[in-house]
Amino acid sequence: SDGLPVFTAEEVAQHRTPKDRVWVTYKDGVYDVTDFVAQHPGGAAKIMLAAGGSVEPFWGLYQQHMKQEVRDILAQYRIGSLKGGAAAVAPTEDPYRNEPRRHPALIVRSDKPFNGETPAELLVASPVTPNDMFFVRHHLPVPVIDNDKFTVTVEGAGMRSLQLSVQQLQQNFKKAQVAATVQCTGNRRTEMKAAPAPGGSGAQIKGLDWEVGAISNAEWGGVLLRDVLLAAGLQPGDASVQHIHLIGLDTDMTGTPYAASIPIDKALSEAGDVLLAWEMNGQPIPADHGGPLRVVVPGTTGARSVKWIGRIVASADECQGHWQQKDYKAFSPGTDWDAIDWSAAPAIQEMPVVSAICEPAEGAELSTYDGEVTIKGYAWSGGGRDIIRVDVSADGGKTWSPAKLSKHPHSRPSRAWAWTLYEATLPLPEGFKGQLQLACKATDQSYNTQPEDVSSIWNIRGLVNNAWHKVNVSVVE
Ligand code: HEM
Ligand code: MTE
Ligand code: MO
Repeated sequence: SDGLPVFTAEEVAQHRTPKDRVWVTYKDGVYDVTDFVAQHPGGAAKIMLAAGGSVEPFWGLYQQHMKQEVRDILAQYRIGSLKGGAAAVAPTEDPYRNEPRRHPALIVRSDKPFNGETPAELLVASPVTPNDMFFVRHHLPVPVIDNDKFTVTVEGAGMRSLQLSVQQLQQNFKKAQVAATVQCTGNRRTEMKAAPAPGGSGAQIKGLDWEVGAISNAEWGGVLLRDVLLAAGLQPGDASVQHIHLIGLDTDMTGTPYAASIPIDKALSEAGDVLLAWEMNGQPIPADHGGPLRVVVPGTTGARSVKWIGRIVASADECQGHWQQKDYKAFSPGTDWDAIDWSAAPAIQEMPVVSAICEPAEGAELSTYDGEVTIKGYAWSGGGRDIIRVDVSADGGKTWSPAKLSKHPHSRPSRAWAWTLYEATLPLPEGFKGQLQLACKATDQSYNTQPEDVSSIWNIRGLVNNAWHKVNVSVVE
């Protein structure tokens, strides 16, 4: 900052549009971020909220900015220093003061908002993930909700608007129970991040460092969203309704809530099993998982299973919010941040077939005396497509053997919403010592299977990584 010009807060405030240049402050630095706005991973609209002022209150909300990588980006745009220094910026109340308590076994990937993954060995320890161990993915602070006063509003053009408490849902609708896996679109992003951008472009993946545990399985209890929409007067076949908006009660500092939408066909399908759920593994849904009421959209990426559901709106259009339009879309391996046309790709809904090895762990030591290795993991596919086979390899994918599958009793073809756990024991090569690469890949009922590595599916957001999962182990005496 030595020798850089000094600007007053008033001068900074005059730079709020690309025409006047977009300036922001952070601590005592002044930055011209005009050229970064279009590349911002959180969207141009969000970064523009800070135009002409400090980024700090926003980063207090989105604390994924509190890391060196973000400092380094900012440093490239420094143009001066703020008169009066950091003290010119007013302190704000911590929006995270009301967070629930969490089990220390969750592996924290970000504190505020909280993001924690389930340790891999716990994923395969039981067919359903205990509530306290279920992975947590928040974009915002957990909202403070008075469960006794809570209602969800259901509305749309030509429909009667309903406001329903959880008790009214329980009393007036038929209870439905669905075993369903929730998987984040960014599950296994670390493997994609570790691979260079294909073609050597140097493009960088941005997003949380999930390993294999941004996925969990639960038995959900609630009512079918379909039944509630019909009760509110939605007419099946009404061509003016194409999407159901699902709006959460968690909001950013401008009051904008987390929101998503799903296609009407999924919401109304009798075989779609979309739930308004209040129960998770027989317990009321905990605050971290969207209690008192959340949506569970089986077979669909986790982002659409909106927690703390406050409002449901039948609409002609898709949800226009950030997480439907400017995130959760995957582009060509050759597309860098500055070349994204968000409107060119559909929002991810159903997911592809995935699998992972949960045991043994990367770097594990096996003994030659055991003569064999037992591999355990999960497999799952989107759209209710059942897993018909998981193949495992102890030589990096040269030779394969089928694993033994264990399915949730509710699972059936085309409605296989819950994951399949698998186990296989493979012999170790006679007398072998040294490094081995274990690998797995799954096949779903449509005979979709997984790509060998991330290079063909690499994308700058690090989404939908369903490459073969590989784990390196060593065999010692
Ligand atoms: C994400 C940089 C300002 C909201 C990100 C990421 C970077 C970044 C590098 C990706 C982080 C990751 O997931 O690894 C910056 C820089 C800024 C800035 C350099 C300042 C000039 C803002 C402002 C807001 C904001 C002012 C909000 C009003 C977000 C959101 C995300 C994000 C919502 C996405 C988080 C998610 O994945 O859910 N930003 N940002 N950013 N940023 Fe910013
Ligand atoms: N709903 C709200 N209201 N706010 C959120 O941040 N995150 C979504 C989804 N629903 C989110 C939300 C994402 S991206 C995922 S992967 C799942 O919730 C995670 O659900 P879980 O935290 O119960 O595992
Ligand atoms: Mo997610």
